[in-house]
Amino acid sequence: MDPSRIRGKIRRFRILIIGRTNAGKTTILGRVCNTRDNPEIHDSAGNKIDLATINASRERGEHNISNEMVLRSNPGFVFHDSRGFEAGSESEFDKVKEFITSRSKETRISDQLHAIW
Ligand SMILES: Nc1nc2c(ncn2[C@@H]2O[C@H](COP(=O)(O)OP(=O)(O)OP(=O)(O)O)[C@@H](O)[C@H]2O)c(=O)[nH]1
Ligand SMILES: [Mg+2]
Repeated sequence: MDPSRIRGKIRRFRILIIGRTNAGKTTILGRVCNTRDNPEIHDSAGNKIDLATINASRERGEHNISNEMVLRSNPGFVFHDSRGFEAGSESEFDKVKEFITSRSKETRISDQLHAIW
């Protein structure tokens, strides 16, 4: 298929970011999009979410992996920011695995994950 048709079909390139706790995942999302703009975040039901929940911090980030983060500077991308993996804790890892599995079963290509970073 022609790449421009694929782009039209997926609308937004969907990226999941995973890694260790405090690795800088949330920080890098902001930097890579070269923005100080506040992202727009929606939960899986499409409701807008309070921005205070996504800021980078030394505390463990409180993120819901199913939230969709879109930056005005890069509207062609949608990010899913996960809570970091912590040594000795399996629950976060299991949540991420579950999310990846369920997205891989989505029938619409726009709902599937297109990259994991
Ligand atoms: N020195 C330094 N500090 C950084 C860098 N990137 C992020 N930080 C700091 O590290 C802390 C954690 O950054 P976050 O972006 O919240 O890390 P995270 O991976 O999203 O963390 P969790 O969501 O808790 O897993 C913050 O205090 C950031 O300001 C970096 O490149 N260098
Ligand atoms: Mg974070």
